[in-house]
Amino acid sequence: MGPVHLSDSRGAVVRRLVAMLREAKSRGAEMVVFPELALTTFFPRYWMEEAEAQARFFEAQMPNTDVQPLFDAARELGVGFYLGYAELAEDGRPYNTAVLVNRKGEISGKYRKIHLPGHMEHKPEAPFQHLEKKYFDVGNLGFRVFESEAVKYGMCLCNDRRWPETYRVMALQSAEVVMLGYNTPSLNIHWNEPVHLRTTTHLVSLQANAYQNGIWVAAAAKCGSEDGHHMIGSSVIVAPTGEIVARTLTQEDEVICVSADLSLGEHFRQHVFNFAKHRRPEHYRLIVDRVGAGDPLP
Ligand code: ING
Repeated sequence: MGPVHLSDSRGAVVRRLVAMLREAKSRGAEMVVFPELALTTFFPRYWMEEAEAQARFFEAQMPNTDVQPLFDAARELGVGFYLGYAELAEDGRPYNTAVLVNRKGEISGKYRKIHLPGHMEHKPEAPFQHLEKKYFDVGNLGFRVFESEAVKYGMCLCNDRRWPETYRVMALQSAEVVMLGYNTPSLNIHWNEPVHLRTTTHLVSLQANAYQNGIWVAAAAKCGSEDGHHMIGSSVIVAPTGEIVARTLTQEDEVICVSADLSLGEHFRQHVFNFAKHRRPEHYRLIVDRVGAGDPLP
């Protein structure tokens, strides 16, 4: 997806999503991955009170009137989709959420973002904020795998894609495809990072983890300049070989599509990454027992 500006209505955004769903269907797609927080601009870049953010950018129901046309199109076309949005849960808690919708237009899976990047305090001197730790609670649904039309899908969101634990927990549940959306600012507000590294680190994270877990990875950006704030594109579909098999060229709404041979992942999971045969969890304890880096073991 190209940019979504503060002035863009949910209705206008949903019309764009429906157009892309139709385009994907025309190419034979069965499942479509939309970005993280796809219905609005990437609002964590702005400082505001939580109440204002929740009133302007969160969905209290899913589906709802604004989004219903996308669910209807999914059922009409027989195409499933992954959609990222800001969720106001029934208990009032705010989450950065993605849902898996099947080809009948029913929600068959939900994920709430676990790795929340950025900060909680206001950084007035920064060119923009990154307030996911302020606006969202840490996801409470874990990393789950959902079977939809005989395919095992894992879901995650944006920063999750940079952490190997994300994919391994889902691969240990036999995921075949991991779907994710992202909004990645080109500018790093924490240190003077060369801009090309934003794309490099994005791609290397996806390619390494696709290969090391024998899974397909489909990653969809919201990108381009939202009210002057630029975010990287490079949406990709990565094969279990770690190779990029499709990649967007523009920073506008653009559909990429691949006929993914799921047996390709099977070869890697049967041999080089046969978890049951080769993994040694008794030597991995630190990964679970420690949060931050500490002293070498005695
Ligand atoms: N965005 C960014 C991401 O993980 C970020 C934040 C960028 C963190 C680059 C670290 C390095 O792609 C979101 N929304 O997580």
